Amino acid sequence: MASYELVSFQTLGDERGSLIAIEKGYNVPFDIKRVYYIFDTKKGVQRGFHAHKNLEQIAIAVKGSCSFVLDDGNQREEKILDNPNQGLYIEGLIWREMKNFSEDCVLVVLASEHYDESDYIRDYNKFLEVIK
Ligand code: T46
Repeated sequence: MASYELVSFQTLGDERGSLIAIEKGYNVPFDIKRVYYIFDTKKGVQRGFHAHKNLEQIAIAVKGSCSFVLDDGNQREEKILDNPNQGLYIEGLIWREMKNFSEDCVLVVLASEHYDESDYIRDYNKFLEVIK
């Protein structure tokens, strides 16, 4: 099973500004075991170029913007993240590439598992073989 979709988070706000709450069971469908964030990305850099065997993630550009190219082995699609009230949920064997990071981009990622390099498929041909 592999899928991805953009999800929306409700923005709570008042005259002081905005706030978004992320809570397991309400707007995140998995136990969050790890949070990491990507920032200070240099101009023109592309990241990712891998798939995960068993991982659910939600990526949120809490500041700035970037785009994800998502590939299920049959088709590639680009999703732009440019709003903190929007997250990209990715589950299972989806090849991802990230690019077009704005200078101020802070990309926060919520993950269902601890970091495990053996969960990564970093070779595109191997990815195509595995999803057959
Ligand atoms: C993903 C996309 C969206 C750790 O030690 N712990 C961690 O939790 C992570 C995520 C990475 N690392 C180490 C592994 C590498 O030596 O940090 C270094 C950079 O990781 P990587 O090259 O995998 O980073 P990206 O930006 O290509 O991919 C990351 C995540 O790794 C990946 O799971 O889906 O962001």
